[in-house]
Amino acid sequence: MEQYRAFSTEEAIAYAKELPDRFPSSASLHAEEIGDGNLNYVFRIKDSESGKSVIFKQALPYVRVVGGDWPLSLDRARIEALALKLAADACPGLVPEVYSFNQEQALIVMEDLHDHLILRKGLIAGKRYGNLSRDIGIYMARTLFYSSDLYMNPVEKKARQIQFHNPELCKITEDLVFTDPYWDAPSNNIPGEIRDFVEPFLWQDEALKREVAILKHAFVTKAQTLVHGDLHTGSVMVTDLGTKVIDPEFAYYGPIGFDVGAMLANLLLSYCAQPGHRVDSQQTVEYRSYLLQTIEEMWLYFEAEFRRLYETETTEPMAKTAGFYDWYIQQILQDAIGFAGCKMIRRIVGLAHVADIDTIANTEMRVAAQKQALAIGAALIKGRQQATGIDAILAIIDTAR
Ligand code: SR1
Repeated sequence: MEQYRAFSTEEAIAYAKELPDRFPSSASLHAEEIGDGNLNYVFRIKDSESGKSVIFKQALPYVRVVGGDWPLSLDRARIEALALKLAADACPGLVPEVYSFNQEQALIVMEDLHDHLILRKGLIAGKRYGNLSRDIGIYMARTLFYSSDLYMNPVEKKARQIQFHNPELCKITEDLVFTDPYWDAPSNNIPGEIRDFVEPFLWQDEALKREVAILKHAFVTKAQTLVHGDLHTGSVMVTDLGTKVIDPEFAYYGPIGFDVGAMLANLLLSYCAQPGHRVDSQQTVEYRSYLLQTIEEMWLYFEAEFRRLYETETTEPMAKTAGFYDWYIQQILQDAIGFAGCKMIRRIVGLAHVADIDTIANTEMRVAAQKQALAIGAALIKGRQQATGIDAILAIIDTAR
């Protein structure tokens, strides 16, 4: 058993050469470290003769963006590999194929999605994706249903829950999403221009903080299903018609609404950022309407598929009681809206921002986007309990404009 080491490009090539059946013996391999995420190394290994390539994703024993001062468990690579396998079973074609996993090296060898683009970059560029809402709606419905108590044998569900014990990555979310944005925490990354706004708007609003505390409690205690745990637009890769969900290293047993809320939040952050990326107000209006339509369709696809699975594959007898489904889907929606609000706020004042907003060159427009994201986020958190359908989001956005 080889001791863990963070690969150099040369070590990545040497490892790739030993992979059975991956490259021909005549291969001329090159490796490039292309990771731009917060946590890991990502190498693309390519054979210049055949054009074949693979991705190596290797966990580092610390948070990459912060460095050695913030150690982090390598076990997240095992969790990611297992979550990708379960997602591939639940919705084939919507996640990259995992070729192999090496536990000692915390290394996943997987399909190279070289023809795909990170969704966040596509949204910043103003692109439209015809199958995105359907694919993400289906991905969420199937992955979230098949690991839940609605479907799984209760003993097997609890065993799976143990497999996805992920305390260190959960702690990151507990701190960075639900705690630090609501006080003057050292980890925060508050843009100087809005610092004076943040104090009264977030830190002194006791009603808002109470609702965030309730949502944090749900994140910590509501072990409904295996969630992706970090389903933002940087965790989705797209072509014009194809969609792949990547990076489930934050997977754990949590509330179904947490994944749905993450997608809502990131589409809404893109909504807030639009004036900073489009050439005129007409383009902004049109692209915003596309984003709102995507949000609505994504929920409707999710809800339709989740309902179909509930009606045809639920094994839990008491869940078949009249009225249960309506209650169940409504709490998913209300949780999702609340989590979306928390996830918008953390991307403005917390440690990790989003490029949608940070790349707006014009300061006035960037500040307007930041304040709008905070206003919509807070309104979602406070207004979630009145929501009975996805159109509630549109109404809440209107009140926050
Ligand atoms: C220190 S990790 C910061 C963020 O990156 C990941 O994508 C998660 O969203 C995490 O909160």
